[in-house]
Amino acid sequence: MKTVFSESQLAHTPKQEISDGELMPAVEIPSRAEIVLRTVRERQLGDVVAPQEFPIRPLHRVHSPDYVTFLEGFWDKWTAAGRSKEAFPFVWPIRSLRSDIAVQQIDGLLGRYSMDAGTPVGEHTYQAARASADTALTAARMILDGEQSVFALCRPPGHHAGFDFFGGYCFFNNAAVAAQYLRDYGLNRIAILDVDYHHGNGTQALFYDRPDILFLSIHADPKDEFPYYLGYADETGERAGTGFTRNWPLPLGTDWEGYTPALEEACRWLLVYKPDALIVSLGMDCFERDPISKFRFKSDDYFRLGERLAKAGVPTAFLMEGGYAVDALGTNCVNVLEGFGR
Ligand code: OKP
Ligand code: ZN
Repeated sequence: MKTVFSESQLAHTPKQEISDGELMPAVEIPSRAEIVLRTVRERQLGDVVAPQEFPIRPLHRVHSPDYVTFLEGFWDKWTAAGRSKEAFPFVWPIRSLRSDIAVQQIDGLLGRYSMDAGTPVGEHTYQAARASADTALTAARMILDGEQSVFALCRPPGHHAGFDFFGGYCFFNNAAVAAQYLRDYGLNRIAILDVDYHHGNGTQALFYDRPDILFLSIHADPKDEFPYYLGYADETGERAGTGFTRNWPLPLGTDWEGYTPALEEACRWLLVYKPDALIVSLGMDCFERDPISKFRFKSDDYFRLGERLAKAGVPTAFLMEGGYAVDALGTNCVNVLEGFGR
């Protein structure tokens, strides 16, 4: 299996995040990508190729142009306002506040275009997020060109990012951008299986009313876990998309045995839907030693996950999402890809 990777993704270097009432060291850090890349090479998974640079168009197929422009111009505005460190939003246009105001002030804009205060924006965030989306798009291109499987080593991750907001360490929704690209360049039915520990709220919302992109997600129950406001079992799609979203929220403490029934059900939906391509939002944060998560996967379980997904027999692009136990991240990730074995 080939890997797509861009060094530009390492330029996004969050330092701290607001968590549990404290400023804590950031966990979505460049060394995550570095250890995965090193493990891909050590275990000789296959060639590592650089992504193509794509124009802005495929991003605009999923994200609002004003949001993309905001991220692109953010650092200049931020520093012009006399700020020098990484940025955090702290005020949002919720409910009784007005969301029809064309805010101009930089703190207003940060809230307008975000969902949480846990996602620092820095000088090179836009460039890294573009490179991450290019990595996913290149993987999609390779599937169109006939690859049976490909690994997009994306960072920052994407599945929490929505039409016009960042959050949950995500800026552009790599899986959504790749799925829409596959649709635009000839495939009719795309399935996205999100196995990150956290619900992929951005991806779900982007395709909630569409039957051409099936969204399946297995994750920690949002009643106990981020993102809290989406990812419940009764969310199954709307209008033409009714029945084309499925969620399996699982209790904290879930291990491989507890996870398997949900995975089997998700694979059954794949069998019924018969997608032309599968995108796996591949988070490794179900791991027992993940510092921010509470599932109990062991490293060997990741082989089984890969083996099970291979049985679906669909051309598959793996896109990296979360996973914060950095020392084990390479092992766990390459275990999936080796388990998949094509
Ligand atoms: C991103 B991805 C913990 C704060 C958690 C957000 C988690 C985002 C996860 N105290 N902040 O889905 O792995
Ligand atoms: Zn996650």
